[in-house]
Amino acid sequence: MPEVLISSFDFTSYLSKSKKLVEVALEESLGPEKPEILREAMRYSLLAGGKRLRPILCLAACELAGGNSESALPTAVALEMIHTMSLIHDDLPSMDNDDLRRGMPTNHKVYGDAIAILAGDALLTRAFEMVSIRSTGVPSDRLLRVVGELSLAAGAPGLVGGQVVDLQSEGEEVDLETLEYIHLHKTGALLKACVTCGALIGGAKEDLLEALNTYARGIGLAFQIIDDILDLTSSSEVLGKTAGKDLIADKTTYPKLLGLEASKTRADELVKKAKNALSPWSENAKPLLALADYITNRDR
Ligand code: GRG
Repeated sequence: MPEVLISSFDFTSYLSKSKKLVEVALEESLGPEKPEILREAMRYSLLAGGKRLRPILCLAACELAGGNSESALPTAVALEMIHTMSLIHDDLPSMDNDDLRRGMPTNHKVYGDAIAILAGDALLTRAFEMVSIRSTGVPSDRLLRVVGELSLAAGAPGLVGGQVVDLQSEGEEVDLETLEYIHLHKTGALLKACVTCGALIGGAKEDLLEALNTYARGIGLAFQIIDDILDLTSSSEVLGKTAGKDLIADKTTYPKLLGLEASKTRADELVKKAKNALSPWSENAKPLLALADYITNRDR
């Protein structure tokens, strides 16, 4: 398969500019909610850093569809809110039971389980407020489709469903098909929503939406393969979350099923396929093409 080449694109400056835009929008997204403890717990996790990959994918897809990325900012924030709430809930003792996230103690370690659950709930519902009430200049039929996409990605057909199968699979023999099911739902569904929602806001036609679907499937699985590899090969200091957890929890991972080298090769193939889906748009798709590479080359 020929590789799509990205010429003359300064990805480092693109990433840092987009990240700054997102950080400001995230900061502004939290109003003076009461009580104070809820506000604090929401801010603690939402403004804790992170790569901000999901909102950046959303903005890039909006621009690729011909839209103005400013109009997709509330939705980009919504996607990061859903991602952040899923991390808060995932870290709870009844789920992954972790005490380190984004280089800081997890939400429940600081605020207790009850407030952590409620802060997650408040971020999830605020996400839908961002799209439906706080978006400006986007036709309401597009916003309605975005709300639908977010519901599918977050709920039983997406993150929640994937998480349930993941929890049920701990300590069990898991085949490649089940592993892909888990990751396409736990991780892939939200990444797909990022590009689909951004593109919908930008007014994308069916052919682009379809191509972005293929792109998202590829980067979603590749993202997770790299996550599995980093869990095995990196440190908690670099990752900002507890390394080596998969072995401790006796989780099936890509390296466990395929070996390290073959896993890396699989991730590279998936990214190549993802990028190829966008070849008809390659000139305007430079940010999305570079983001796909970033997913496999990242160290955290
Ligand atoms: C969404 C309603 C609802 C409930 C949540 C707990 C749960 C249900 C799902 C778990 C989803 C989960 C934690 C998936 C893992 C996704 C993943 C690979 C996270 C790491 O993402 P990065 O590396 O993290 O982008 P940063 O910190 O950079 O944002």
